[in-house]
Amino acid sequence: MATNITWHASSVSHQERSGLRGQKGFTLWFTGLSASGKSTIAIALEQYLLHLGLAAYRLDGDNVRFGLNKDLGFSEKDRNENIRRIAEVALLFADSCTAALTSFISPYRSDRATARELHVSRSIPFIEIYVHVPLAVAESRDPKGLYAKARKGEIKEFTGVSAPYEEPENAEIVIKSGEKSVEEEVVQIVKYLEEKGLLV
Ligand code: PPS
Repeated sequence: MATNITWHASSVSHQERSGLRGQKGFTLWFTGLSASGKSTIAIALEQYLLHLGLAAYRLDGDNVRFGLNKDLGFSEKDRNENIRRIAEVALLFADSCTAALTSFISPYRSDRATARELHVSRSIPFIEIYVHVPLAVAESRDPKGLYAKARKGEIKEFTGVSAPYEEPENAEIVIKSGEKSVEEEVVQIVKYLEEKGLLV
């Protein structure tokens, strides 16, 4: 725990920065089982936003674990810390008036609530997007062969098999994975952002 530290407030408020940049910052927090399609949708949405001329940046489960969070595994404690760090990083991107897209399983409600509170405390919009898929469907997709390994006991604490996934109760957007095309899923999210006046 660091001591003797002092918070230095920026001389530019978030509102002023947003006005100067001509873009609102916000975090789109994708959550869902492994193989639910979180990353696929986030990748397509990031492309879409960038092509609109907006700054957007995606933080992704597997990738962040190669760098920033390479010291973390998949115990409950490590997942808590994983999500805590991601929330802080997403907040920095959003505060800089970038659309931050995070795609992590983020299986614990309390971690997602903490990420939300962090954003709310800084008046930065936090939009939770639940990419819903029945476990059996995710398991039948199994693009990385991880569910099969988890069933054989070769991977411990695998979400949905031997570790919990706590479904969101109040997600702003719910996407039923696999029921429409990725393009239609992107449109569903874009419509929400337009309605909230976030794409200006
Ligand atoms: S978490 O729960 O939010 O901390 O997980 P996350 O950082 O999103 O990492 C999930 C990806 O790690 C791979 N993987 C596992 N997932 C779940 N449980 C266990 N035990 C595990 N071990 C490795 C897996 O490829 C996840 O990627 P996605 O894209 O979700 O399939």
